[in-house]
Amino acid sequence: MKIIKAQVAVIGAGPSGLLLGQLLAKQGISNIILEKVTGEYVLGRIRAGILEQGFVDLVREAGVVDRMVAEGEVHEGFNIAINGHCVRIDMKKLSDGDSVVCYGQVEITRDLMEARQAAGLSTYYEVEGVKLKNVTSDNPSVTYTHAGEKYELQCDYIAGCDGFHGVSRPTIPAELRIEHERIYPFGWLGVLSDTPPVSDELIYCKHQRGFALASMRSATRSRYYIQVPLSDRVEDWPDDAFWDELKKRLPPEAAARLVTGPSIEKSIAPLRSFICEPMQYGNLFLVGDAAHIVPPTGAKGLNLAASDVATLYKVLLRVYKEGDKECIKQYSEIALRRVWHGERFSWWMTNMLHNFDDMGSHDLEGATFARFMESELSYYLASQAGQKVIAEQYVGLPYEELAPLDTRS
Ligand code: FAS
Ligand code: PHB
Repeated sequence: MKIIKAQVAVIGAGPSGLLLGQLLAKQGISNIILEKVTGEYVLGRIRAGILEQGFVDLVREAGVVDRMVAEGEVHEGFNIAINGHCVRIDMKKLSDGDSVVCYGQVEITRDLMEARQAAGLSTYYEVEGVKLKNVTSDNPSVTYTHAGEKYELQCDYIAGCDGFHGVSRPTIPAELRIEHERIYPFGWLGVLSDTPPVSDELIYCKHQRGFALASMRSATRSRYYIQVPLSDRVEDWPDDAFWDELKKRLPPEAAARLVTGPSIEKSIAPLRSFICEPMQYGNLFLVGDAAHIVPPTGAKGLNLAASDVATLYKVLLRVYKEGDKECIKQYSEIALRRVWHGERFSWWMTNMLHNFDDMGSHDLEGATFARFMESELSYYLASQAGQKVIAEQYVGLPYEELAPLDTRS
């Protein structure tokens, strides 16, 4: 067994692990990232596309923001269409100046990977058998195998950035975990295509045929989604069928502009709301999808991962720069406050925008719920106050600071 050491062990080289690793390294806090797949595989996962200002600021602090500034697009508004009638949410006006950046998760992950490599920081890809040891002691460690050799990574703290299917969350004893979950009775069929977007801002479409979203990655690359039953498989949706259905759900003026083309990625993602409480156990901290999952309707998944990273970064800075080990107790409570706001917003947008009709709930209960949600959405869109509620959550609620050293009881 080869012994290696670092102040912080990071499990997972997705956006959470890479961003945390970059921030810590810039402060001279040593960290090693362990990833179970290859870097190419991580980059092959097409996911999020909208970044809150808080995320952008964190990436700037990590010193990795240049390409995002050069190639990312600032969006000051987005659209919500109900059966073809579009309402624009003027985020910049309604949130007192905030906006979001449209820049693919793949790109920010690539930027972070390249920055980490350029800095000569340690990332072990294709590790196997990761196990977290003694996480409630002052000497936690992580054992794993890499290239046939067994390792023990001895550290002070472990950041579980290993996503929903990782090993970190199960390391917290089941009797200490409260897991909240809601599974939605539909999925999102997503298509990436090298075609010009139908609009220069996103369009979220509520339609009696089902939800659709027109997004993009650049002026020449579009990202589209349509709601599909959970029983559907990708092979049920040849490109032509996808384009025909999308066209039916888009507002007419957008449908008229739709440029179709071959899909370069096509996949169906299930939708769930999931939160694990607490988000820490001794010196193990859960970050991002390891602790929570949102339906992508509010563009919050990646952005909640970023606010977890921001909170853990502040905690570890306080520990190593000010010697305040006590502050680690603040992590879970602070992180969860913002996570629950993002979870609720994502749940609310999902309930308002999707069609629950053909989900086998033809009973009155389902129809009544559908009418309540239709009324809720049209009410919020019809008033400035309602639109402001949507805008300030979409751009992202503020990040919370740690309690000052001298005020804690
Ligand atoms: P990730 O899951 O990205 O990364 C975790 C990493 O840990 C992975 O690389 C994994 O290989 C690694 N790992 C797992 N187990 C390990 C082990 N035992 N040892 C070592 N490494 C291990 N969010 C949005 O905002 N908008 C979207 O449109 C959107 N679409 C999505 C579509 C899909 C199909 C999925 C799954 C998620 C989507 N998300 C979306 C959410 C997504 O972007 C996540 O929020 C984001 O990837 C979170 O990043 P991480 O917390 O780093 O987790
Ligand atoms: C995307 O571009 O992939 C995207 C944008 C906004 C969402 C979900 C996905 O709410």
